Amino acid sequence: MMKRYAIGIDIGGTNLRAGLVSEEGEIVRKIKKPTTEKVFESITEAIEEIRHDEIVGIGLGVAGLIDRETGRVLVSSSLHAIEGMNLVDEIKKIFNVPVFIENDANIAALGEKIGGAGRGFRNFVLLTLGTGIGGGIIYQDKLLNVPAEIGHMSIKSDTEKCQCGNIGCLENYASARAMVTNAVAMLEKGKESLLTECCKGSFYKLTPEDIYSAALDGDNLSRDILRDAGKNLGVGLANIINMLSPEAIILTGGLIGAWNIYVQEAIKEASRRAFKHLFNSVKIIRSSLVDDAGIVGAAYLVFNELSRDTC
Ligand code: BMX
Ligand code: ZN
Repeated sequence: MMKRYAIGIDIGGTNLRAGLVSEEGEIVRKIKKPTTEKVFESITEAIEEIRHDEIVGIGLGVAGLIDRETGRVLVSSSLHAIEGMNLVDEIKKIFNVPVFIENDANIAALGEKIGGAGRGFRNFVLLTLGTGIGGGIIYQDKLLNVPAEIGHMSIKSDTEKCQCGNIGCLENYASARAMVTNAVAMLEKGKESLLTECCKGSFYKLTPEDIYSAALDGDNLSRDILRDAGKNLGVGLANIINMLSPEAIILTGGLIGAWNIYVQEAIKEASRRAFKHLFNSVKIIRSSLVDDAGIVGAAYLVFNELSRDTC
C-alpha cells in the first residue's frame, strides 16, 4: 500500500515548526522558523517548503482558543494576525487537501501519546511550560475534545487581571513570562543579583535561561524566582491531580531545562496539597518528543480524522 504522509504544523507565539510525517510516525523532514507578524504567510511558506506530492492532509496546532468544528481561531493573544480567521478554509483554498486544526498544547499531548512519553498511559495530562502554559488531556487513549486551557485556571483570587480576562491565572505565576516579569521587578527595586551583570542593566533583555544559569551559579534571587514559580506550578498540579487523577502528568516546553529547581519545587508543593492516594499514583515526567510533539500530533490529527471519516 502507498505510504501516506501528512504535514503537521505547530504554530506557537514565538516559533513555527512544520514536519512531513509518515503514518508510521517517522518525521521525514522538518523545519523551524520564527513566527512573524505575517502569521498566515509564515504558515503557507512553511507548507510550500515541506510539502510532498503524496500528502493526505495538513494538521495545524495553534496557540489559542480554537473551534475544531468550523476551523476558526477564536482567540489567540500571541497570534493576533489570525484571530477570527477560518484558518482551515483559508489553507484548504490554497493547498486543496483536507485540513484540521487543534490547540497547540492539545496537539502536543496527541503527539506524546502517539510517539512519545505518553505511549504507556491511557490517561495523562500534558502541560507546555513556555512563554505561556498550555494543556492537553488524553483520556482512555483519546485526545479529549476540550480547550484544556490549564494555564488559565485561577490559583489566586484577588490579583491583577490576565490577558484572557480571568483573575489569578496559573500562567501569570508559573510561566517563563511570569519569571522574567518577577525578576525585572526585583532588579528595578535594586535587589542584589548576578542577573544585573548578565543583562548589563537592560533588564528587558532578560531570559528564563539567564535566570536558570544564575540560579545554578548560586544567585539567591534567581533561585527564589524559580522556586516561587515552581510552588505556583505545584498548586496547578495538585488541582489537576485532585480533579482528574491522571496516571501521568507529562511536562514539556522551554522551562523543563530548569527541572532541578522549578519542577522539583512544583512536585514538592503538589505532594503537600493533593490527596495522598492520588499523588502517589501519578507519575510526573518529561516529554520525550519535546519540540517535535506538536508536529507529530498535528500530523496524527489528520490520519485520525481521515480514518474516522472512512468508517
Ligand atoms: C496560552 C494560550 C494557550 C496556549 C499556551 C501555550 C494563547 C495564544 N495561548 O495560555 O492556548 O496553549 O499559552 O502557548 O491564548 P505557547 O505558545 O507559549 O506554547
Ligand atoms: Zn488567563
